[in-house]
Amino acid sequence: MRTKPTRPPRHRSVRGARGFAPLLATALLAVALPVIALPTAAASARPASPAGPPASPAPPARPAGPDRQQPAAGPGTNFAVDDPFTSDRTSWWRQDRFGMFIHFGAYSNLEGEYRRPDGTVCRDAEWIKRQCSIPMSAYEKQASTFDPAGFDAKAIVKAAKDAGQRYIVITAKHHEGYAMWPTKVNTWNLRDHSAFDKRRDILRELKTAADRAGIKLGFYYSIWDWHDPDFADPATFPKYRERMYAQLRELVKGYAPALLWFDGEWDTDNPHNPWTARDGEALESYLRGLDPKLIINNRVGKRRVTDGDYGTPEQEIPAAPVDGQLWESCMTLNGHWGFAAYDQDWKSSAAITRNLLATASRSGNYLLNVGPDKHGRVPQPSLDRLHDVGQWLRTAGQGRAVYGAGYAGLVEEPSWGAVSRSRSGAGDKLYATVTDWPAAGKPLHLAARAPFRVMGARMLGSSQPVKVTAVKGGYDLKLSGKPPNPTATVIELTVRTPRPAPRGHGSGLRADIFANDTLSGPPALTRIDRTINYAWKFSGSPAPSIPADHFSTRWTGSIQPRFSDTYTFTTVSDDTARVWIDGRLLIDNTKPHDATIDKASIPLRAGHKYAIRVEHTEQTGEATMKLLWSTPNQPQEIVPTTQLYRR
Ligand code: H79
Repeated sequence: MRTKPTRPPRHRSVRGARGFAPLLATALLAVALPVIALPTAAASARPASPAGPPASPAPPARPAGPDRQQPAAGPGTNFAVDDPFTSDRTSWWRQDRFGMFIHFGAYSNLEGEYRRPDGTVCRDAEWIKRQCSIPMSAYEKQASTFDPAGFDAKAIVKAAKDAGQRYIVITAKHHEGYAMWPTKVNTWNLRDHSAFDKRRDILRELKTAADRAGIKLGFYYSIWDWHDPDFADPATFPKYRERMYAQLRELVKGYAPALLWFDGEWDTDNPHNPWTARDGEALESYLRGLDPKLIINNRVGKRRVTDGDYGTPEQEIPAAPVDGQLWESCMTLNGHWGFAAYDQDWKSSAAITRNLLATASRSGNYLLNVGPDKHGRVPQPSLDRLHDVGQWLRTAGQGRAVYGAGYAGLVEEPSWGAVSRSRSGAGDKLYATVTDWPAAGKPLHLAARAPFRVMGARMLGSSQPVKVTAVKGGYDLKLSGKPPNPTATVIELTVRTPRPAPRGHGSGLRADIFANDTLSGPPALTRIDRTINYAWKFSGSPAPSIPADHFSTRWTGSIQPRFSDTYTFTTVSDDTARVWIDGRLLIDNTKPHDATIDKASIPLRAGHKYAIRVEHTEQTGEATMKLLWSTPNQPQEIVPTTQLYRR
């Protein structure tokens, strides 16, 4: 079981934000959680997706709201909306790669410094209320003078565009609880508690400007709330939760955000945070009922691999693609999220650009923060850096290494830079971005993880030659002269990989479902499942006739790979999982666990059908079972229906 941290969980390893050295993979898994039984009102929204919805029947959509009268989503509910790795819903987010985070709130009005009545000064940014122990009355008093008249949505959107950022996420409400839109839920907001023009609504302004510029807009919303008197006490928390739902409804219905970015979901005190995994289940379900297109980060729940659509490493970049989930790294430009006048410790434009390249090369997104000052103006050092990154991306098509590009897979990550792969548009390309230019005569080595041929190579933005030689274990790239780009020089390689076997014509696996947790006796139900992509969470189960606890499933049939390659199978499971391919027990995690990733590899031949058997058991608590695959040539995805056969 997890102890109660007083601060958010950190990922296991932290990258020096200015460095370029790889990190260990982010650990986003297996967190044991206390279960507090709270009534939930989950509206299950499961839009049919062309990517292949799970076969279990969708329960009827229920009226949304935390209204305790509504029945909770029950047996038969699968909360997995689709496969975020391949769905249309997440497509823009997976392509766009680069976004702007904006931290702006009543804390911005202090610009990082609080002068106590005794004249001493305490510094912090968006945490200043708590870290400097500012009394609520004093904090409210300063907020009443907040007048961000200089907030210029068009200028901010222009800065994002100029940086090559394709989405914006702004703090609609941070931990301080202050709403940056004219919420009707309370008066602790920018219209009712400020010196700001009452006719203005900065979220509306931003939405309008972003729409005009073709930029997606998302809202950050903190669950942890330092201002609402009902937040901290579990007895009154439901009243807070009602208001939170009402605010989120205002945001979703009023501004049609593309994305919601939750925070403050962790167990903490001062004030105590009663948020539970069950609360997360209900909230995520409620939001998907409001707008099935929403993209939602994993802090909507308890920051686990099964929560929301994507993982959120903070101030760090995982060393490799994250298993089982999409991810986005959020990072500050200096040392703070909110404006702090005293913090002039800015990262260099080159470091930021290289971070973006490393992130894209591991199939991640980069959400880079700006913190406007008390007038609402983005600091000039931030604008300068954003402009530089955009300049790099615009130069000679170098942005192709980022937009629509992802994990290279075909090659090991080199020590001298990053390699991404893009199969969109101009063909199959590897983008090798060189940040450590080789000494004269020294080749750059690309270690191959799977067979591919290099059909052509060129340097973007330069006519300097690139000589490619096939060598043992991969290719050598010979460059000459000086690096044409001091930040990173992009070598575009046109590659060819073995042609995959044609798409299969499978329709799924046979599922034998048992109303016990030991796969015993005759199955209660037998059917075909199009994919193994299930998040039953606390309240769901494979079918209405199967209880939410104590059930198990055995899937059998065959699986047909499209490449002759080493396949890595990944499961996300809770409570237990076993996978056999071709009679070999590949994954064998039978000790009951919270949501956990397991993976194992096996060489397979294109077009052949291999016997597959997958077993999942659920005792109590949450339940999940997902089966993904990948090869050096095939990015992670839920094993698709077409490659699964009932026999
Ligand atoms: O919104 C931004 C942060 O305010 C929030 N998440 C990002 C996106 C965040 N919450 N916690 N943390 C980040 C890390 C917390 C670090 C802490 Fe501290 C160290 C909490 C207390 C000590 C930083 C330093 C915050 C206050 C002082």
